[in-house]
Amino acid sequence: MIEQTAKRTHNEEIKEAIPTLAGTIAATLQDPAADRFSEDDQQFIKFHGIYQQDDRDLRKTGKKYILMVRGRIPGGVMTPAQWITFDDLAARYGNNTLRVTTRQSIQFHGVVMAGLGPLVKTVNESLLSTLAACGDVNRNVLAPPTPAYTRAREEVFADCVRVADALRPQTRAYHAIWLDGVQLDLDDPANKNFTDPLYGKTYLPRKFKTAFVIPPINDLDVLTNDLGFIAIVENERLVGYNAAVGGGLGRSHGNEATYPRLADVIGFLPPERLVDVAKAVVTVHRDFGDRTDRKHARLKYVVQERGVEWTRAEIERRAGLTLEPPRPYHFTTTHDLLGWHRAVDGSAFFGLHVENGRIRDATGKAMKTALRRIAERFPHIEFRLTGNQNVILARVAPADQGAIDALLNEHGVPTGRQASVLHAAAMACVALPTCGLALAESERFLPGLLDRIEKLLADVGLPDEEIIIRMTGCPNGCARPYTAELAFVGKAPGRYQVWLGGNATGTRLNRVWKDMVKEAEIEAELRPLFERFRGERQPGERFGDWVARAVWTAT
Ligand code: SRM
Ligand code: SF4
Repeated sequence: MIEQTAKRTHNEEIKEAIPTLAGTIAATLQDPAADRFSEDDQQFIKFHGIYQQDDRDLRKTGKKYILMVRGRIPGGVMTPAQWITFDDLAARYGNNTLRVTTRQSIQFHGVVMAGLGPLVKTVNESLLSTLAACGDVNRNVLAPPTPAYTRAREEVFADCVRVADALRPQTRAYHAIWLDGVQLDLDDPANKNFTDPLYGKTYLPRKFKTAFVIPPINDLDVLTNDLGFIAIVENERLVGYNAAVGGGLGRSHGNEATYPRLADVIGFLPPERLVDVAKAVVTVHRDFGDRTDRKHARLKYVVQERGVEWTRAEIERRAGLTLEPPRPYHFTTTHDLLGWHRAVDGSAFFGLHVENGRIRDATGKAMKTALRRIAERFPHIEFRLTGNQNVILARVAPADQGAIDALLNEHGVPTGRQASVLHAAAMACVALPTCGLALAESERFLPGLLDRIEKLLADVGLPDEEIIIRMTGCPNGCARPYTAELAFVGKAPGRYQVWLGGNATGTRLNRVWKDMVKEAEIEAELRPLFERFRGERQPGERFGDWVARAVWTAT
């Protein structure tokens, strides 16, 4: 294990002091006067899938404390009954929206303290959870949501669930607080000495993320994860996985020691060794991650600084296997399939575009109600959340397609061309008003900006040009801006850093192009670039590839 002489962070000290992660959460919930959690409990609740927030639109008139709750939904798969539960909970305890996340989950926003206990309890009664949706543990495990291509998808999904279960923290505090309503006695030696079999007493130095993909579709941006499993399918049979380690996107403005990194593909393993390898990678992070600096604590820094060879050898030693050389694979896209398609098993599925993942009832477009009605009327289909913040209605009987179309259309949700190419390919993180780390707008600003960019593209003779555009309100990277062809990263209110040159397959990081662009000046900055692109592009060349070929090489 790494020897760390510098002082450990406060997070490390509180995890060690209360290894069940119970904090005083249950006591606070039982206090009718409490409107928020203590500073330390704000760290513990993250392991339970909860963030303390305040509505930043209301700060001028005083802080209004609210909570964000994130589901743990392996592979993003939900039954219609679970969907109805989530829909009810958002209406009863949240702000009546469901926010599909970039990691196949759903977030409730605007929850007040009184609603928190019933909300989390009901999520658990629906057989989903919020445990380990956040915190210094393995988070929601991602699996390909699209049923179209191969029967191996079902095997890969089963493997995703297996890995998610194997990496779940074992603390009994979660059950005690949210299901039994009991505050664990922190002085009881059984609680004080609790040690998680995988994570130990202090869990991981930082968050840990795992994803599965099936080439040629890289719809979950697998290389941006701490641990990625790239399925190798031969003759419709899953033969194993290429493991990729050390991806991650978070960085801080002005701190060059923090950077986005794509994972390295280190070798091939058979499916039966998945859990061993996953645990080995987690424990490499546990034992070698930096516990003295949370900005330098992700696995990516271990892999970068100790090297890929060292990392592979350490994983092989811990898992007790030798990885085979990686098998060939290639990616063609990171997109979801929108609209109606036929799956390999003959069932139909519908890819629903959800602008920035926000499901709500807006004037003229009642998407939330439409999805609820579909869940009520078609109890045998599956709701699948995608890593592009969309929803797939899967396992639909072809005979029901018409009725689902009609239900969506009746509620103002188009089922033909759902969105323009720019909107369909874009993502924005949540940012204001709920995210405490946001430096600029994102979810609320991007749709209007896309309309402006669309107009600009048409003006310069590039109508309907698909460019993958992503926006975040700060450099943390929640909408994966650093793999986009064009990205806006919030720096200050109304000001964005502009990044260029990612590709359509999620295999290349982009680079910073302009450090600070004002909202109003975005068209003026982009126009000359788009004009050059139109003039210089090779046949079929995408914007991001042209940037990498013509702009980067010139700088
Ligand atoms: Fe994220 C923190 C939202 C995916 C990197 N992220 C946050 C918090 C919880 C803010 C906070 O710490 O107070 C945001 C809550 C906003 C709100 O009001 O809801 C937040 N992250 C999100 C979501 C909802 C964005 C979205 O628009 O969908 C995504 C939830 C995923 C999920 O269901 O689990 C989300 N976050 C990501 C991703 C993308 C991914 O994993 O594919 C990244 C980049 C990949 C990575 O982890 O490197 C990401 N979030 C971060 C970071 C930077 C981590 C780092 O290593 O530096 C933070 C800040 C932190 O951890 O300190 C952060
Ligand atoms: Fe908040 Fe920054 Fe993540 Fe956006 S990228 S949700 S602003 S932490």
